[in-house]
Amino acid sequence: MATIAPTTRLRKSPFYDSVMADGATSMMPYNQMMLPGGFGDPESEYRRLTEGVSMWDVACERQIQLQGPDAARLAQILCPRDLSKNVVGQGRYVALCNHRGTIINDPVLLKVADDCYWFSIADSDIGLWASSIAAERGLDVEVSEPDVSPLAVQGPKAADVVASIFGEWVRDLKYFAFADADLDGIALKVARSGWSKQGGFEFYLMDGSRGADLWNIVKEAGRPWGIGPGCPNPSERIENGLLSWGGDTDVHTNPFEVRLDRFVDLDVPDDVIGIHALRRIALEGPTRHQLGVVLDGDLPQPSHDQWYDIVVHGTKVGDMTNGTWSFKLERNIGFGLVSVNCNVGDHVQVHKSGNVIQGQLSPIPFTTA
Ligand code: THG
Repeated sequence: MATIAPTTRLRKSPFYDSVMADGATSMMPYNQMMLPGGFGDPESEYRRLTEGVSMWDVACERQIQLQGPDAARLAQILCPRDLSKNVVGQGRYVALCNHRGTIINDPVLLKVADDCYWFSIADSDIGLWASSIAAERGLDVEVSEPDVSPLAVQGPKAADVVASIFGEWVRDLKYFAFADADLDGIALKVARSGWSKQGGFEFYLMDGSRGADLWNIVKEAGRPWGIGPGCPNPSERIENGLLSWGGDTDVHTNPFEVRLDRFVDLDVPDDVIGIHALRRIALEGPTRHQLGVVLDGDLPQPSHDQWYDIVVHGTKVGDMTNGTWSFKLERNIGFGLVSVNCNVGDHVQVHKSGNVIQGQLSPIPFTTA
């Protein structure tokens, strides 16, 4: 089997040596970095996340920083969500769109200071986009990628672990709120956030040379609660309806198709990129929507690496964009991006490499009933 050639194109996270020592068994590229994809025991990793506490190297969620007098203006131009009431120390989930209203990234936006914003990005190059828009619009703002690397602590016991490290005040942080902290001289921000619905925190490490130190502090502090390594978990995130940009979206997907309506404000200023297209789409109504797919039978496993046709009466009605074994439902499940003529309860066939799997459309989040 070929290995990955030495390259600076695939950057190592500050936590890379730690996750390798802790048994990472796979890696995937994300923002030109390596994101751990598993530690060899999917079921234990799922249980740790949903019943205990799990720590993740998500340094690949890079920050794109807007700094300067026009930072707030540029942030608003890039976001079809009203940011006028945003306060320092509060994050927001936003759907960045292009001029056609297609989602090009779905970051968490952190207002770090009145003249400083971070887009904590999914897997596409928003630095290039933001700096080009800033130049074209003649804005006085510097766009950069600072040395900031998130480490996530997720699960029902996460608050106990994080409170034991930083103090009880962390329990009062609202969702997506964040605050500066110092840990044995390691500068970081503590945020209530993370890509799971189990509750949790993210530490934005602001000095890449201290990755192993931070990893070890969290690992030691979490020992009484049985903390262990993990990573963004396909079962948990699909069961609970979290979107994976680029996995569940394509070059035509708009926010209304994938349940992000509530993060779009149609009355933002006219200079916001994509707002004209989004107003038109909202008026006409989207042609696709995202529903769950519950599959019959255990095999063949749906896969994470390819979309599959969803067919009704011999006609393609959409795609299954991601699929996974659900430990909660004990069924294979996936996300369907299907025609708005399809509804919850409809029986469908998922076509995979010549196989036909029977399934039924369901609500998202999935319910066990
Ligand atoms: N943390 C940080 N950066 C990130 C992610 C993260 N960048 C990439 C990716 N993940 C961004 N995508 C999401 C998607 C959903 C959520 C967070 C990041 C999320 N959504 C909740 C929901 O949809 O129910 C809450 C949204 C809300 O109510 O505002 O949490 O994980 N740093």
